[in-house]
Formats: sequence, C-alpha cells, structure tokens
Amino acid sequence: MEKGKILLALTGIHPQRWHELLSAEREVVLEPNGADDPSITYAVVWKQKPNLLKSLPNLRAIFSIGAGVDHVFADPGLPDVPIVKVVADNLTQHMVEYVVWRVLDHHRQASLYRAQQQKKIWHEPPQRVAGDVSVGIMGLGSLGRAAASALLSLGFAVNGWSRSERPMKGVSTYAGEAGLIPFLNATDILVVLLPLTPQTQGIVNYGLLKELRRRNGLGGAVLINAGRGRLQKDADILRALDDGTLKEASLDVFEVEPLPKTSPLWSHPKVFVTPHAAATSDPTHLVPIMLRQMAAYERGEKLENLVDREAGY
Ligand code: NDP
Ligand code: OXD
Repeated sequence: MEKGKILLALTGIHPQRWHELLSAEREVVLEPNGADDPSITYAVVWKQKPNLLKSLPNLRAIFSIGAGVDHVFADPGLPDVPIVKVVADNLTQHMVEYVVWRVLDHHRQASLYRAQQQKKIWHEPPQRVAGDVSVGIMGLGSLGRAAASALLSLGFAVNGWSRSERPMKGVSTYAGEAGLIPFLNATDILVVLLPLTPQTQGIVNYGLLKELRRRNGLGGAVLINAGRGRLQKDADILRALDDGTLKEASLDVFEVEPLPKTSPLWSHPKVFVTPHAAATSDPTHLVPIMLRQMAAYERGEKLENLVDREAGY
C-alpha cells in the first residue's frame, strides 16, 4: 500500500500543532480544503463537519484525536471505514491524575477546609481512611481500569461497572443492566468514565443518583463525571445536590459545552467545575502513535484500538 495522504478536520481545536507534526511525515490537507480529494486516504478528526468524509472516495480509516468517538458518530454521512480511537499512556495519565485529585479532594473534605479557612476557623472534623470509602467507576475501559488501579493503590475500596464482564484483581466488578443497581448500592463516590452512546445518554439522572450508598462518613454521596456531558442530566444533578441526594460533585463535562454562563452549576457551592480538561489530547504524544498506526496499516498490519461501530465506542 502506498503512503496515504491525510485530511485534518478539527472543529473547536487549533489545528496548527497537529498539522505541523503530521506533515513531518505525510502530506496533510487542512479542512476546508480537500473536501473531495481522491488522494486522501486518512482523516484525522475532532467533530468533523457533517457529510464531509462521505465525499472522500478513497478514505481508508478515520482517526479520532480523542478517546471518545461520539463526535465522529454525530456525522449523518459517516462512511463505513474503520475508526481508530485514542489509547495512549499520556492521556491515561492525565485522566488518572484528574480522578485521583477529585476523589481525594472530596474524601479529605477540601471544601469544608476552604470554607473554614475563609472564616479562620481552627477545627478538625472526623476523617475516615480510604479503606472505608467505596469508589465506583462506571466504565471499566482503558481509562476506568487505570483509575481503578491508582485508587486501589491509595487504599480505596473500588467497584467497577461495564457492559460485559471485566474481572479486575482487587476490584468488585458488575456488568450490564442487572449489575447496575447492586454496583450503585455499593458505591459512595461515583466516577463516570463511560462513552456517550445511545445506551448511555442521560444515564446519570436523579433515579440513578438516588441508588448511591451514603455510608462514607462524609455526609453524602459524591459524583465525579469526566466521561461526557450528555451522559448526565444537569438539572437532575442540581436537584440531587439541593435535596441532599448528592453531597458534592466534580464535573468536567456538561450537557452543553462550553457551560453556558447562565448555568447554576457555575456558582453552586457544592460543585467543582473544570472545562472539559480532565485529559486533553496532546498532539506531541498522540501524533507519533497515529503515524505509527498508518505505517503499520500500509505494511499490511491490523489497525489497533478500533471502534466497535455497533456498540458505538
Ligand atoms: P473504553 O472504550 O476503553 O471503555 C469504555 C467502558 O465503558 C468499557 O468498560 C465499556 O464496557 C463501558 N461501557 C460502554 N457502554 C456501556 C454500557 N451501555 N453499559 C455499561 N458499560 C458500558 O473508553 P475509555 O476508557 O478510553 O474512555 C472512556 C470515555 O472517557 C471516552 O469515551 C470519553 O467520552 C471520555 N473521555 C473524557 C475525557 C475528558 O477530558 N473529560 C478525555 C478522554 C476520554 P466494556 O468493557 O464491556 O466494553
Ligand atoms: C476525549 C476527550 O475523548 O478529550 O479524548 O474528551
């Protein structure tokens, strides 16, 4: 197979660094150019424009610059070629850091101490150890498993929920619809690392949050969502925070992004907001992996980290 040419089609992300790094090895066309160029064989995308890819007659594969691929599937004219998602140590490390940071912040009662400091209050509240707290990870994929390992090493009890059975040493695992309620009933701090698919959209709703366990000595259950915003119902989270179903939440993702300035989540005292920044794709680390994959594919090897089109992730 000859060396393929790349279409770079990124929306809402500055393409310059991706372009520079990809161009070091291959010819790259920057969208909006090249929309029907027959010599383009790969598309490197983030939220590509609808129907853009279907006009490329010789497209062989689509590379998402993120681990999530809901943005690829949003295209009604998505051609039937393999889709590759990101699985990379650098991205995983960022996500593990985010999850550990947020879990520890809630566990060690950081918001209480911040409030006390503002009022110059010298008071030590009771503090449980990690082993008394159960963190449940929804989505035991490459990011969820890495986060689970890090939390285990800190001494937390860890639960994991996935679509199929995913045994993991030291983790209590649950699968499918039948496993969801038992998983939630055994979870104090819920970490959401699911992909957005038709099956998972809106899953983090009031009814689900009600099922969480509230025995962590922190005075309530905690939600951390770093998966996708449309997994959750923002209004249900607010309701749960206001009636005590949830004690606190750390949200990296939102139903609408950027989070509208009018959203009450911005100023809610029990919410910690980050701007979809848990694990940002870094071209310095990800482009070499993509280029290696393209070269291997052209030598006749299989593409890795392929998306299951039927499952949607
Ligand atoms: P993976 O594809 O490796 O894992 C997904 C996990 O979710 C799997 O365990 C899968 O189950 C499970 N899952 C999928 N659908 C269902 C379902 N219907 N019911 C139960 N479990 C389900 O994904 P990653 O770990 O690489 O990434 C997860 C998500 O994190 C991405 O899709 C993306 O949306 C988000 N993300 C967010 C970032 C941020 O900065 N906020 C950065 C990077 C990613 P099974 O194991 O059985 O297949
Ligand atoms: C991703 C993301 O999916 O950054 O990688 O959201």
